[in-house]
Amino acid sequence: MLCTAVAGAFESRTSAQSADPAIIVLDPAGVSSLSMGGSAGVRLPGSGVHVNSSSPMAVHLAGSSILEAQYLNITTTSVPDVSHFIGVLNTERPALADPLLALVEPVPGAPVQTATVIVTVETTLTLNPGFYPGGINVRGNLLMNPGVYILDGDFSANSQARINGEGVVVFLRGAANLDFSSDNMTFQLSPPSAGPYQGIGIFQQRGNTATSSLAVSASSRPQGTIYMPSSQLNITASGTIASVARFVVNRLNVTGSGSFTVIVCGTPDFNGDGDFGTDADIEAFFACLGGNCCATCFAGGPDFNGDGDFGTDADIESFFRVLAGGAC
Ligand SMILES: [Ca+2]
Ligand SMILES: [Ca+2]
Repeated sequence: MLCTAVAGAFESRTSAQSADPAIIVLDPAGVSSLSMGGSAGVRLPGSGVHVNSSSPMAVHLAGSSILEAQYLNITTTSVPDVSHFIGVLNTERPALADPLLALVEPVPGAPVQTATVIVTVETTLTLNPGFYPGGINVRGNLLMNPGVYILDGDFSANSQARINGEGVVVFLRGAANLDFSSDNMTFQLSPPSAGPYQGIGIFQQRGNTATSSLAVSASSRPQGTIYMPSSQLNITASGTIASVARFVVNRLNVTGSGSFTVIVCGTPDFNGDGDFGTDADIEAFFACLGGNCCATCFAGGPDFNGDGDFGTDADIESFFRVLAGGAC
């Protein structure tokens, strides 16, 4: 009974959820702005996808790829490859404005190192945040201390790269891109949990149209918001991956054979009134567990941890962990 009530309440909130998709593809008019191929799967059990392009071919889902989401919003009337989509297709939706337009670009100070930082094979280098005009090339172990890294050169890695860090945001200026295309590499950077770049993982400068690539696997995961408003992001997925992430990109292409689940976790402001972690948030969360989710409540409803299961012990544990300032 509880499941039925919860599911009903959840479905009735689809229009509210449309305002907060986990994947936003900003390209205003391009063909194949959102494209998938191979046997890649992208799943968003707690959220949806919004594609702005006015092209009738804006969405191209080829091969045996599957896009599974609560909803797919498009500005046109149909998706040619709709058999590859599982979820609610919302047509003729207005284009979304870039939700991160107000995010201020970080300003570089004096360079930490002017030449490209090269992490050689089987060595370990620890970097501090700051300005790296020559970019960073990783073939060994890179540990990144918390903070903002500003790169004018590419952030690249090969199959032997191991990149780890917490509280890290990478800002790619000019024509710098992310060149992480080896599916054997390790890429584990979590975004800052506070400050102006809270939740931002990668920020590719507005106007920077360099295509970025990211191999997504069990050891290489995008975390936090990947914000590339002028760029195409090419994801190659292998294996089964789940990650708390959000994508605001100009164009997105996903290929490979993997199944990539994008998790949207709730915040301490469960009831969406702007106050974080109050008694009202706790009451709203438990009301939602009971099947009565408020209109302004977290879009994932009782699936607080965004794993596609609604109102389980894991959701309750995740809620209290996040309330205490912890991870999803
Ligand atoms: Ca609140
Ligand atoms: Ca859940």
